Amino acid sequence: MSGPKEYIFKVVVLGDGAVGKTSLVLQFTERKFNENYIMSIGANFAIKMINKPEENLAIRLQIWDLAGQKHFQFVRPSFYRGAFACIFVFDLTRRESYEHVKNWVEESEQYAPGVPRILLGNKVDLIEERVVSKTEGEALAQELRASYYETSAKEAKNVDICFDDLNNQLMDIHIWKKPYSK
Ligand code: G3D
Ligand code: MG
Repeated sequence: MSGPKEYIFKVVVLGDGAVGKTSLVLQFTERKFNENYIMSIGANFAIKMINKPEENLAIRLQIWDLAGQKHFQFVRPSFYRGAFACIFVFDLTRRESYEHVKNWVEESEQYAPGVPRILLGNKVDLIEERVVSKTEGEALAQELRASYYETSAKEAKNVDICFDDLNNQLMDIHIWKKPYSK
């Protein structure tokens, strides 16, 4: 009996500063929120193993999240290199971060064109402070041909689901070789 076949998928997480990129990655990979995590200096890097024993597969999701600061511009090419997918994050309580998603998409197209996309409206737990509607989130996602989820890194809401969706898309394309039509 041979062991499971292993795959590595690099995923990059993009969006304005403080939208919750690092918190989402930390919640997904470590099941933690706000535990003395070091602020992003250039880029963070986390790994999540996803085992699919029924398919004899082991997938290593390698998740990178970038610090938004302009002075880290020089790390961009190496940050994006070899990315299999992009996750775009905005903060449902800050309209500006929603409007800036298009800039992140534009940048990602330059370095990692034509890869699957997921759009996340984060901080859905802050109900009172919310300024971007679900309809607006869905409209943007449709325009970007991305899946859309409203997440809370704080309350671990929809965090696993969106990464699972992404992983399934990547398996379809790279393992089962289904054509990517988006
Ligand atoms: P970034 O990596 O995109 O820059 P961070 O963002 O993950 O550092 O998060 C920025 C701030 O938003 C942090 O607060 C973090 O705790 C908070 N945050 C992240 N996700 C959520 C969420 O889903 N809900 C709520 N309520 N807050 C969230 P601080 O105060 O540490 O700056
Ligand atoms: Mg961060």
